[in-house]
Amino acid sequence: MTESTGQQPGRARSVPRVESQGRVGQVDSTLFPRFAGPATFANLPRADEVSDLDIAVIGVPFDSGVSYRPGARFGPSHVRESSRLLRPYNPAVEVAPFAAQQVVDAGDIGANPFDIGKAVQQVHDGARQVLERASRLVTIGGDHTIALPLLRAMAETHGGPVAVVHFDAHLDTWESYFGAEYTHGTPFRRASEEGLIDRSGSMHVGIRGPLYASTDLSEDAELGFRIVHSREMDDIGADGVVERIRERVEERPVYVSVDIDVLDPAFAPGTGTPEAGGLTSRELLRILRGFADLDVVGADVVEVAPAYDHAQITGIAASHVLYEIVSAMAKRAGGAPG
Ligand SMILES: [Mn+2]
Repeated sequence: MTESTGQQPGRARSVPRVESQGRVGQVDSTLFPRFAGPATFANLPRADEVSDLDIAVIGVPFDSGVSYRPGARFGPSHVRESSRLLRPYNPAVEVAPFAAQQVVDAGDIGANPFDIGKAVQQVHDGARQVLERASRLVTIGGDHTIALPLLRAMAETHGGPVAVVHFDAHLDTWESYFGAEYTHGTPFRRASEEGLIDRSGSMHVGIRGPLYASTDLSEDAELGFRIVHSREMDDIGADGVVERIRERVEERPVYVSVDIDVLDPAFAPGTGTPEAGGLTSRELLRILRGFADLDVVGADVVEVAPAYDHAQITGIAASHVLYEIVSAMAKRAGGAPG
């Protein structure tokens, strides 16, 4: 192992990796600098470096559906670059997420930046393709438009609608912008209309800020969502939110969609539509640990726009969100402590 350190660029080489329970894990940062080499999520192997895999992390560098600040197309590479410090063992849930399951970085889906309809189809096709190899898909966005094709792929894979737990400052159930139906503010209305989401088991968490009208809320409820507003955090706390989620979702297969703007701009400045009064990263991570009791079939973290980020604050928050989600999946799968 130690002989493989200090390799010369251009020479055939294999980077030392943490191997545990038969899984190929992260680059071993005690033997090879974690800041060297091309970034994959958490320095995990690429999909072509393993024979079998359980969870695929993919990037969707697409932001043509945004309504305010652009830049989330650079989210996947920024989150990967910000994830190099993640380590193999998660003490908060007592699981080694990359040993309990084979997790890989399956690269990016190339989505057309000039044609949203085409991009939506490409994300759908790309997700279906990855799901032929992986049982779980975890996506780094990209703007929230991509949740619609991802949910199409989920519903097809699971043979019916899935519950959605959506963390966001915004409802994302609006009708259209400038006549456009496929945008980052409309994916969950389209998904509900298409029968992709379980209307009796879905909810938003972290909603806040001004709306267009009070009917935004009544229409949202008709589309199948219940809400934990950001302002309720102080009253019920993270554990109270987890309880509300468990009561709503029960044993349904659930898709978790995290718009990083659910966090307060203090914890996630690098995003497209920031709103004051959001969750702390500590609150969000604690809520996500509660998902170990749920059947999480897929997830995304979207709307990281690095041009507005500073010192990787938002990228690091997003990488820890992904880490907790993958840990919850590992825990649920019965992953032994590492
Ligand atoms: Mn949002």
